[in-house]
Amino acid sequence: METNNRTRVGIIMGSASDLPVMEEAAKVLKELGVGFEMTVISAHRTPERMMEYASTAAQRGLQVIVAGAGGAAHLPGMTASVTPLPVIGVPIKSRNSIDGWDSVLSILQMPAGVPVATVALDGGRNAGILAAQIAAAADPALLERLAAFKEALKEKVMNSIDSVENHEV
Ligand code: RP5
Repeated sequence: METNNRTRVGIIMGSASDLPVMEEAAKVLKELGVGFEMTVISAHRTPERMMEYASTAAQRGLQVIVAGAGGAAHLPGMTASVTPLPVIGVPIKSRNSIDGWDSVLSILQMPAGVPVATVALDGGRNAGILAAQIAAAADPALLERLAAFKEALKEKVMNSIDSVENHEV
């Protein structure tokens, strides 16, 4: 497959404990042939690092940032406040979550002018797919790979129909 391997997506997370969710974004980007980088940045514990990353991301050539955090999840929103790039937020059910709604609402309820595209709780994989879709806007070869990816989803459902219809109850 003809891929553009340069680093186009930045995956950041508030803690190494978020990795099991966030690596799902990395895995699907790898499947789709989209170059990415992945690191830990805590909005509360390393605010200078967050500012540095977000304020230089566009000039370093990133096209989109995927940011995940749990609890009082400020990383996606604060990153979006600094960069002109699109930011996809992944709410994470973490050890300091009440039930996950806390991080969903922290990431979702952004003020006017500073959107964060928020995926489902623990939705790392969908965040990776959405990041690839954003990058594909200016990459016809990637758009084709995404079309094939969607076709595979359809086939999987179509192949499950027989077993459901013939299931003995
Ligand atoms: C958030 O607090 C992180 O994103 C993580 O989801 C949660 C717990 O962090 P650790 O205590 O595991 O470092 O800021």
